[in-house]
Amino acid sequence: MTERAPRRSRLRRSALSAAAAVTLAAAFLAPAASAAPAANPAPAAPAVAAAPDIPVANVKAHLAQLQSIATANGGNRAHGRTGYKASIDYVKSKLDAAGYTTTLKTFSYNGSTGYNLIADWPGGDTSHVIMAGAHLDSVTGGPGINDNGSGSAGVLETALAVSRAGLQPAKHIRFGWWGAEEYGMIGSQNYVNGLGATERSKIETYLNFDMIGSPNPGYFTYRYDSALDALFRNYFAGLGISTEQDFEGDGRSDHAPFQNAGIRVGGLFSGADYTKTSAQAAKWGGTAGQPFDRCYHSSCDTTANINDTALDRMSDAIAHAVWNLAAGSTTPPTGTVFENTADVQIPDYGSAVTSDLAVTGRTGNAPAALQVGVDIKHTYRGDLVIDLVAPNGTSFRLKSSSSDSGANVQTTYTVNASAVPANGTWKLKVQDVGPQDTGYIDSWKLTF
Ligand code: DTR
Ligand code: CA
Ligand code: ZN
Ligand code: ZN
Repeated sequence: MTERAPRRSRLRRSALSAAAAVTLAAAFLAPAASAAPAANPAPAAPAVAAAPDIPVANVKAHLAQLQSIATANGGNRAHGRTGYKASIDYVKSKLDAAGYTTTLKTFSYNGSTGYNLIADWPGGDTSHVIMAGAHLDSVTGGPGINDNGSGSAGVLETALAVSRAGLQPAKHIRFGWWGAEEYGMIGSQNYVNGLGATERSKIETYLNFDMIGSPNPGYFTYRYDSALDALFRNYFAGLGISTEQDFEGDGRSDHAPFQNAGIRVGGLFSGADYTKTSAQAAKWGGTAGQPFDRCYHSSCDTTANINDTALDRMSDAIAHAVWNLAAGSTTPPTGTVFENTADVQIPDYGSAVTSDLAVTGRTGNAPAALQVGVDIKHTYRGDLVIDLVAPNGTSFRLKSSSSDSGANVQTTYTVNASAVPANGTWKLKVQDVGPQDTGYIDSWKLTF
């Protein structure tokens, strides 16, 4: 975004239809020690039937089929090659046999016909669609078993589990397998372009799974929507696994066309050609100093290039997300937004600055899933410490300093603020604790 002249702060109250599923657990941040226990605990979410375990042996069986297809078709499953069409035919045959309404959509790219496969599970409110997808194509240089047979197979087995369970969700469930992702998300972009405004507005969530079985696995969540990020983070926390937000995938997979169309996106990623740090190896296992997937986009991306444990856990997480998101109520709660767009300069390596937001018209305490949208422009976000300070002085740590050399902090945090009164002046407190690099608070908002 280009630099903007400082603008007068303004409050914007607008009803937002914040799509929320029943058990999207709030990603609560550790409130300051002074925080009182929740005075009005949020009402318990209605129970949701737990997703079944996804048998990793079934997922691996799909990978074995995709491997055989690649081997029989010149060693790859790339767009425009016979191995891709054979792959999509395999996936379609499994879904047709399981009772899905499948649609094979074609598109042209690079002089070849491309294929997207859409599979709708009959039932659910079709004005509220929960979608999960993965690209099925490989690069021309290899069979693409991790990239992205793993995501394709994990989504496929979840779809088959929905069928085995005879699931009757509140919301409509749809799955997609995309062509020509490796050429720049061509298939998924074609699908989104073809939706039209009405159909697009019905897709409440798109979940993307591109590489979920990396041999030296990481456990990364997509950070774009805090509730979906929290859903996966909390799921893995239940397994004793601390996930990290992915920062290498912006615009680099099939979530991007949906995101650019204004659809809420989330997903999981086990890592590609970046190197696992020693801190990551300490918490996730595997080998520090080595790539998450040393066969990324290579001929060695075969069925031997899969970590079964990661594939299993990620596939189970896909099912958990689909079950929980589709079970949600179909009348999403509305939200009220308070926003301050005044720019506040952050002194380099200096004292903290604050930006105020006066919240009025609320009753009682703030919600257990208070959404804190932050847009800070800064050339080295690792320097920044960010806190939310409630009107009664309770402080919530949103972000601590780190070695993250990336630029800007543009994300939404979810804070369990149910212990503090909602009305009053909230503050965003930001301090640059590292020398060099500077920036400013561009805007921030609270959604109740
Ligand atoms: N673009 C994907 C691989 C990839 C690289 N970084 C991310 C982050 C999130 C999802 C996917 C990826 C591909 O090569 O297919
Ligand atoms: Ca499993
Ligand atoms: Zn790839
Ligand atoms: Zn991929």
